[in-house]
Amino acid sequence: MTRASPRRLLGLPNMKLYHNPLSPNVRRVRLTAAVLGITLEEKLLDFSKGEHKSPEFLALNPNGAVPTLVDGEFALTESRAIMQYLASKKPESGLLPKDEMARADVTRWQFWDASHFSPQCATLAFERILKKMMGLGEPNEAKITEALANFRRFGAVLDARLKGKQYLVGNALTLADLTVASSLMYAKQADVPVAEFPNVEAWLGRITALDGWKQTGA
Ligand SMILES: N[C@@H](CCC(=O)N[C@@H](CS)C(=O)NCC(=O)O)C(=O)O
Repeated sequence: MTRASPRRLLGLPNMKLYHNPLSPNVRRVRLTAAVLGITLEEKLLDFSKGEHKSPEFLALNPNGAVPTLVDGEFALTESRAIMQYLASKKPESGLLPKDEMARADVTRWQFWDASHFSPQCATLAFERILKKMMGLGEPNEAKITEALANFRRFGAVLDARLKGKQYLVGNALTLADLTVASSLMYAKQADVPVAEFPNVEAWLGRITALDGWKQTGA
């Protein structure tokens, strides 16, 4: 027998998540929901059939991309915004701290990830793993070289931040950790040089040991 989620017990429908399990942007949202203990009704979109470009889906997300969360009449896109929305449903979790400075610090790392870190990880995953998987041709070595240089630049920033720390912000797990770690979803398979940054490697080991991480693998 499947257990009804707390929202269902209150007569509220579960929030819906349009997703594709191969996406690191989806991973960070599913990981957040798992850590928070929030049940999402998952709607898988088959990219090979173009389901993410259907008129019905484009009405929810004109970018034609996953993840997209639907809560009643409200459709929300952008993985890191969705994470904040989910965490705000359970403020007691501390994933999005109440303290203004700590909360801004979490948001800072989410923006840092979106602007600087995840694009390098995404390029390495695409060129080395996903391109082949999708039959899209040979890896582009120039793009790989550039992404590796940038990964090392920003990896050093992350490593310095984590020196003597268990987590990115304060002394506890927050959305900052779940955001940045999810960008490293394909680090092993794509041979991303995480091992060059010992503080990052140790921290990533802590995040990937979470039950929520194990439950949300592709
Ligand atoms: N900034 C967005 C990026 C979303 C995104 O690009 N998702 C990819 C999967 S990782 C996608 O659906 N791509 C399909 C497309 O753009 O056509 C987020 O963080 O949610």
